[in-house]
Amino acid sequence: MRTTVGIIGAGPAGLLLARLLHNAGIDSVVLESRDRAYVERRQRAGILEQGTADVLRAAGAGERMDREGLRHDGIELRFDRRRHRVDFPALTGGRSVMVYAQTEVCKDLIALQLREGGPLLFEAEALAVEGADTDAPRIRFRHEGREDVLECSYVVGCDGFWGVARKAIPARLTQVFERTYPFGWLGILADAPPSHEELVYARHDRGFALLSMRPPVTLHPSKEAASLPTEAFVSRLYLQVPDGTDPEAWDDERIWDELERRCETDDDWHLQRGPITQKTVTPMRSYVHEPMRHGRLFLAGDAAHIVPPTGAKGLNLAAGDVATFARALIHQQRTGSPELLDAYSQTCLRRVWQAERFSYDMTTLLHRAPGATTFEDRLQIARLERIVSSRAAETDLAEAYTGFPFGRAGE
Ligand code: FAS
Ligand code: PHB
Repeated sequence: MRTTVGIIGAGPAGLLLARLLHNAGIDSVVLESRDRAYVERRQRAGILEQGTADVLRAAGAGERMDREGLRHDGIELRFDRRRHRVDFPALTGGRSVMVYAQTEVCKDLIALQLREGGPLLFEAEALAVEGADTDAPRIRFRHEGREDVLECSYVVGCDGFWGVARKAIPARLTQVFERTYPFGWLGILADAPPSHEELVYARHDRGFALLSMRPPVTLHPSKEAASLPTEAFVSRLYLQVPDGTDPEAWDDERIWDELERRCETDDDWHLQRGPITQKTVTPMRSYVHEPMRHGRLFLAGDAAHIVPPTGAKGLNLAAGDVATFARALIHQQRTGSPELLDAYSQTCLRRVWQAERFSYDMTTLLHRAPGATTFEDRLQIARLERIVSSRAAETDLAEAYTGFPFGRAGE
């Protein structure tokens, strides 16, 4: 097999890249080790920055997002039983975010790729990237029980944190920056209406809680069921738990009771409960691999960096990376100039490190680490007081949460 761009991984990064290249008339092949159902069902990110939503629309992949997604103009910070709304448009000159799950983004992009794009091979596991520092890199992969080779002009590793692409960069040329956290998130999906119209980020002495949501699912009632509800609401909720927590150690009642306690307020707010349909625990890590390029091999998304999900940056960074690569390759194909490709790593890393800073700040602001001292407790409250009383501090949060525009080389 041969293609211009070999893409490893059909998560948001790989799928969006294939779409952007297709729209520019550049051929690619996507190799995905898992099956379609796995990719479309994996519950992960839920918030799209303004820039990501704009890229999806421009790529012709935003129609269902605009129809079914929820535009959110703010979030609520909750601490000491108090509530404070951060007003995104007022602080950022009109920016907002879109509540539209990663699962839905992937479904939309897979449907487009299968209908209009180049080959998207599921259950095709990349085994290694070879010749990255030559003009003819190739991907050795296994598909339908047979080993094969994909000859490429460029390889983009969109294969996530556990993928193989990163391993093709010699260790002597790389630097890794990382931090793990002594806690994780117990994430649940519940058939319950949201308990607040926007997301709630709560800091509590018992630990962090996040109340998020998914757009309601439209039901198609039969004529006989006309009196039944026409849409089903889904809440996406998270609790800080100790590292290594077993989700099965938390029964439904314990989860709801803990969420209620950590989100308590002085007014008459209460938590909407319902059947919990999914429970998972996600570890917390900050990670950056530099550089994000080696010869004709480029890394994008979780293959190059990981952020704790407190800032809702992971998927959005992946989108920024592939938009940057697509723009750079299109520039090279049209002008012959490699300048944007040569600047790829530094262009992406400028944005990556800003997202790492924001995600670290939000995580240390709102989570109570095991063994936290009373001094650290007071410091968190002082940081929160600063945000809710200073337009400058609040603007920093609003700008970072809604996302910085996808930078161009040199910006
Ligand atoms: P992904 O990991 O999504 O995709 C990589 C793809 O490559 C996968 O489909 C994988 O099967 C495939 N692959 C791997 N090795 C391969 C090989 N050798 N050959 C072929 N294919 C291979 N971000 C947020 O913003 N908010 C959140 O709430 C949030 N929650 C998360 C929860 C969990 C459990 C995890 C792990 C991450 C979460 N993230 C969240 C971050 C997440 O959304 C990522 O940032 C996002 O999926 C990044 O997309 P990709 O870079 O495409 O990587
Ligand atoms: C989600 O809805 O899954 C979500 C929202 C905001 C975050 C993390 C996850 O910071």
